[in-house]
Amino acid sequence: MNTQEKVSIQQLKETIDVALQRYLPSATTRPSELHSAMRYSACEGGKRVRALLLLICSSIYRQSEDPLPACVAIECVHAYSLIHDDLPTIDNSALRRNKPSCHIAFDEATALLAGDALLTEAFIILSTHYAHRPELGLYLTQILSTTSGSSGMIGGQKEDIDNEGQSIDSETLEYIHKNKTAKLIQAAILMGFAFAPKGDCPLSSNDREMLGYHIGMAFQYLDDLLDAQSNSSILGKPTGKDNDLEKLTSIKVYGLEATRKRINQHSDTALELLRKAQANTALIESYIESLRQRIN
Ligand code: GRG
Repeated sequence: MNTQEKVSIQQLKETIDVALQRYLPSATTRPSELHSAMRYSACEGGKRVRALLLLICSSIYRQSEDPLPACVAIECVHAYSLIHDDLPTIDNSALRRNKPSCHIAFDEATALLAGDALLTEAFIILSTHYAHRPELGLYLTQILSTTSGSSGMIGGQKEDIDNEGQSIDSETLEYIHKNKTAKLIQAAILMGFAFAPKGDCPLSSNDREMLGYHIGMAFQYLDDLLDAQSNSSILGKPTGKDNDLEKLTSIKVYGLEATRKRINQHSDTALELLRKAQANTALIESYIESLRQRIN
């Protein structure tokens, strides 16, 4: 990524952070502890990968609608999933984004409710901010709800839990990675391109789906690799957790070297798909390249 691209990404991230502060209920609104917990988990920290992918894809064309409410909505769903994932009954993780997890900073009941409320808030935001463009609002709602529901992120999480301590099974691993992580990343891509003027989208619907799938798979393979090789001060969350929980990970199924190879294959395929597009995709290409090289 060149310096100008780095500055652009940083500026977009700051714009997303400001939008999160703006669209989430204020911490002084009753019940203030619940709203504080929502803001604690959604507004502070995080790489904003999903919102950035959405925003960069949407900015390939001059749009007539503001994509920021959609960016906030997808980050709300992501933050809810992290809060619930950290709960004692799921991964029992005390650290997230370099600070105490929501249930440690508040309490379990508040964390559970903050997660629920963030999920709900995502759809309040979409239905409110795109009410004047019902087709767009409905499409964004369909994408975000189906990718995060029982045939998407929650389905992947269920099989992730069910397969703790189970024997190596590459087909199940693919199901878990694809649903638990890649689906929400796919949502970011599909939602971003939905802001292109009608008939002007640079990629076919199948290519858009495949683009999201490949970015998402590369992202989760690297997550497995970092969990095995990095440390908690760099990642801002506990490491070695997959091993402790006897999770089915790509390291267990394929080993370190083949996992790195898969990260590169999925990233390369995503980049090839983008190069087919008759549009200026330089920023999204270089962001995908930076995701492949990320260290946290
Ligand atoms: C309903 C109790 C209950 C639990 C559901 C839906 C769910 C819990 C969990 C979703 C699965 C999940 C947490 C997937 C993790 C995917 C992943 C790689 C997360 C880390 O994303 P980053 O690195 O995090 O983008 P930051 O902090 O940078 O935003």
